[in-house]
Amino acid sequence: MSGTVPPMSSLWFESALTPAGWRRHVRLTLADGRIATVAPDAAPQPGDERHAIALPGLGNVHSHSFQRAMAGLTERSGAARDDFWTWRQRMYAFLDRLDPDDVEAIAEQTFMEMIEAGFTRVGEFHYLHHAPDGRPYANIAALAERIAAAAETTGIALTLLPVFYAHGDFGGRPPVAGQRRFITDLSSFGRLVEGCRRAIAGLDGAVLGTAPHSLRAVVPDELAALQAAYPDGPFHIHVSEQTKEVDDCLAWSGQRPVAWLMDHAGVDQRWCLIHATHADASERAAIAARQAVVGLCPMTEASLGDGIFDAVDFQQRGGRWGIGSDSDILISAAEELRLQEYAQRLSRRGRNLLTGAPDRSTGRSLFETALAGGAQALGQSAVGLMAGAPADLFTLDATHPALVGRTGDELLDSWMFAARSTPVDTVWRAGRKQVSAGRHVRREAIETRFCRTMKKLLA
Ligand code: NGQ
Ligand code: ZN
Repeated sequence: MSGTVPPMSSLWFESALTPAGWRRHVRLTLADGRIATVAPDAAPQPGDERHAIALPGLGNVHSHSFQRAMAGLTERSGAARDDFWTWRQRMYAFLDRLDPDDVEAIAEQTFMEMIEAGFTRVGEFHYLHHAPDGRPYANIAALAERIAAAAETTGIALTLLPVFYAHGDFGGRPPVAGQRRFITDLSSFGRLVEGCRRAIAGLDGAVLGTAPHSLRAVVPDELAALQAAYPDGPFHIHVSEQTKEVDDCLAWSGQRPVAWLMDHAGVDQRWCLIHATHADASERAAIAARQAVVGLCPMTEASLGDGIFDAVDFQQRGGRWGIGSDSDILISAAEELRLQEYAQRLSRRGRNLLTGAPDRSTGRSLFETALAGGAQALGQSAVGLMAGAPADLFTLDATHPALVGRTGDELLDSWMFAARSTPVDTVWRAGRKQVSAGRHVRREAIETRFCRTMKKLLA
């Protein structure tokens, strides 16, 4: 990547969370954007960049970056009872006016905020394909190219998930006007995917996946065709987020949506089921048995009034999950993980519910579960502070008041549950320093462009 801070070749940390647990005095050497060696109990050497606390970067499994621009603008009641579906109407009305420059400016700001929060990879579930009038751009992947450009500018690793969206509801109903910018058929989707492949070709570490939007947007034959045409890479779908979707799926097929997928689609380890909020016990057991990842988006699920996924039960069944920022209403890995645990506490009236075993740290358990689930869902084979993994990592500021005096797992617990402001200090992606003292190296230019865009959009 051009113009960013050159990669450091050696780093030294007072403590670091490795796959073998916390280690002290850890020296990393980096080569070609990867971790070459990890040496615990090592003395720092001249030229090492030294920091206090190192953690591996997290994957953000689910984002619609354009929605960042409407954050805070749907918090006023409408004429009738507000819910997910009235929010969706407002979202459709908002995206009506976005041009390609707007899409890129918003994605830059969003991805910058992610990387400042400790997310080093994003799964961008990209369905805004066409011009405001619904006609494809001359290049059908024009907006996907803007997403890729924003990833390049910010340095975040991109798992691009081009979305197939053909229908408005179960049974192949026609799309509504608000969905006109999303619509493809199988053949135009094929061209879109090729355009996406070209768009990410020069992007370091980029991964291409496939994303049927939901069972509302695809008919069974199309879903089967997508799986056959795109047999590799992550495969993501929204499912069972709303009780209305469950009811409509039952009316259409006689089955609940996750159960339908289990019987009619080859759900396996490359699948990421986004939300799965209303999966029942047998559906949760089936997801766990297939080793698919559930993409939980706690802040968005709270914001939209979706409900609470029973993550405690799912974890007890061996289920895997990752976190996503989805609507990007507020971007914070720590806050997503905190709410993930707090939602379980509120519904089950207990504490430390997601540790999976006695005498374990909640922060550590949440972090490691989301790290592994995020990597699987975003198509990464190796993550963590170990040789061979990408050099995607961040530090916490040991002098932050919420972290003073803490060691090991207490650092994760205090970061997630007790820090008012973010202690994320320095972030490297593929060995390049993208965030220093909590600020992205290009923050000023990115934020200036974003603010100009927002003033124009809201004028
Ligand atoms: C989306 N977002 O595609 O942006 C969806 C809403 C839908 C979330 N589900 C639209 N959070 O599901 O139809
Ligand atoms: Zn979504």
